[in-house]
Amino acid sequence: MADPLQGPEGFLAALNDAVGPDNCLSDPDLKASYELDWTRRFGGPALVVVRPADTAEVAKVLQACNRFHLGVVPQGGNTGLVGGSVPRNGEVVLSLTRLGRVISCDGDEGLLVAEAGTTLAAAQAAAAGVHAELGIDLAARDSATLGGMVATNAGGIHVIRHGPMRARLGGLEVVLADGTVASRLSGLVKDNVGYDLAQLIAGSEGTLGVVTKVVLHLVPAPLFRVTALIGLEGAGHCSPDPDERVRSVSQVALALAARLRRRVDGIEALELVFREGMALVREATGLPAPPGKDADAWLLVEACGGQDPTGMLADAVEDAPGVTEIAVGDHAAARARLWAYRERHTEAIATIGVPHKLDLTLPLKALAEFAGAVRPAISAALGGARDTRVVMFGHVGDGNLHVNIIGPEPEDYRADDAVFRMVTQRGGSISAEHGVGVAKRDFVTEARSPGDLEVMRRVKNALDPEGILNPGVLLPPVH
Ligand code: FAD
Ligand code: 2HG
Ligand code: ZN
Repeated sequence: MADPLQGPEGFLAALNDAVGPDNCLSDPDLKASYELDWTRRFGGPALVVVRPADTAEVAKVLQACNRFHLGVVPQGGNTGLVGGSVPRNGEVVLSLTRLGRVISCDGDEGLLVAEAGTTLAAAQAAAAGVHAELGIDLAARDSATLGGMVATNAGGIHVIRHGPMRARLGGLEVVLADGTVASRLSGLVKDNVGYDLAQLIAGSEGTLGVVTKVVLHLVPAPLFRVTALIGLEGAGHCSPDPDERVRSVSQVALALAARLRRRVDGIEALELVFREGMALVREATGLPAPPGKDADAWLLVEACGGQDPTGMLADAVEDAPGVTEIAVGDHAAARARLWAYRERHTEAIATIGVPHKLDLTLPLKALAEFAGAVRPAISAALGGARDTRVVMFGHVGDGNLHVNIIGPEPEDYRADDAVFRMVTQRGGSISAEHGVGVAKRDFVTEARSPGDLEVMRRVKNALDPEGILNPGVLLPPVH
C-alpha cells in the first residue's frame, strides 16, 4: 500500500496542520473567488486555498509545498491585472489576507510597519492618524494589499512626486520557498550592510519569496491640496481622423504637463483621459458632464504643499494652448468628484468585456505619436476586426499609458504582441507598473537582454531551487 504521507492525503494533512482545517479551503464554492483574476482574463482551479494567520504559518505552508513539490501562488487582494495572482495549473493559493495588522505607525519617525495583507486603505488611515501619508495611492486601495504592492512594485497616481512602491519601501520580512524567514524591519534610512533584500523582493511578483511584513516611509500630510480637471483640444480637433485628434491632443497635454511642472510647486499627479474613455465612464457610472464636455482629452492635475497652490495653478493654465475649460476642487469631496472621471475607467472598461490590459511607458517625446498610431496598429494586427474597442488613459506625467483592448479572445495575443513591439521599438517598457505576470511573460525575452535574463534566472534558482513559487510567472520557460 502507498504511504499516504507521500500522496495527496499527505500534503493536505500537512497544509491542514499548518493553518488549521477552517483555513484550508477545498470546497469549490469557497475557492472560487481566489481562482479568477480581476480582469476575468486569467485563472484556473486551485488545488487548495490556504489562509495562514502569521509568518510562522506561512513558513509551515511553504515548507510543506516545497517538500511535496507543489506550486504556490501568493495572493493578496487579487487586484493584480496580469494574471500573476491566480492559479493556472492547479497550484496552491496562499492567501495573505489574514495577515492584516498595522503593527506600528509613527509620524515623527516617519515609518509604518504592517503585515503584508494590510490593505492600502487601512495603511492610509493609520498614516492619516499621525498626520502623515504613504506617498502612494491607487484606485484599488480598498482591496490591494501592501504585500501585493511590494510584489508588483505598484505605481499609481503619485509616482511623479514620491516614486513607486519600491521608493516608499523601508524594509520587509519575507519567507523563502523552504520556509527560511528573512527580516529587515529597522526602517533605517542609512544601512549599507550587504545586499538590499527589500529591493530584490520588490517587483519579484511572488517568484522569490512571500512577503509577510512591510516597512514604509511616510511623508507629512500637506496643509493644502488642490485638484483640477482641464478640458483640452489639439490642433487636429476638427480632423475627421480620430487618431489624429488623439495624437494632437496628446501633444497639447504633454506640453501643458511640462509647463505645470515648471511653474507649480508640489505637483503630485498628472493624469490623462481621452474622449472615448470619458464617454464610457459616464455611460457606466452616470457621472454628470465634465468641464469642457466636447474636449478631446482631459488632464487631471493635483498639487499640494504648505501654501495653497490654487493661484499658481490658475496662473500656469491661463493662456496655455489648447485649454477649453477647467474645474477645480480644493476640498476632499470636490476633489473626489473630479478624480472619479479618472479612477472609474477600470471598472467602466470591465462593463464592456474582458480587456487585454497593456500597461506601457514611453519616453515622453514618443508618447503623442505612439498614442495616435496604436489604434491602427491594433486594427491591422487583428485583420481589421470591427468589434474591437481601444480605451486609453494613463499617468501621463511619467509617460505611462494604459491601453485596454476589448474584443480579442483572452488567449489571442496578436494585438498585445503588435503593441509590445511598437513600445520596444520606441525605447519604452511593456510593463510600467502592473508587472509581467503571465500576460507579458512570453515577451520578456524581447524586453530584456540575454544577460539580464540570465541574472534573473540565477537569482530565482538560488532562492527557489524547486521552482515552487508562482511557477510560470515573470520568467519565460527555458526551451
Ligand atoms: P495580488 O493581485 O493578490 O497579487 C499581485 C502579484 O503579487 C501576484 O504575482 C502575487 O503572486 C504577488 N503577491 C501578492 N501578495 C504577495 C505577498 N505577500 N508576497 C509575495 N507576492 C505576493 N496598479 C498600479 O501599479 N497602479 C495603479 O494605479 C493601479 N490601479 C488599479 C486600479 C484598479 C481598479 C485595479 C483593479 C487594479 C489597479 N492596479 C494598479 C493593479 C493592482 O492593484 C496592483 O498590482 C496591486 O499592487 C496588487 O495588489 P494585491 O494585493 O491585489 O496583489
Ligand atoms: C490605473 O491607473 C490602473 O487606474 C489600472 O493602473 C489601469 O485599468 C487599467 O488599465
Ligand atoms: Zn495605472
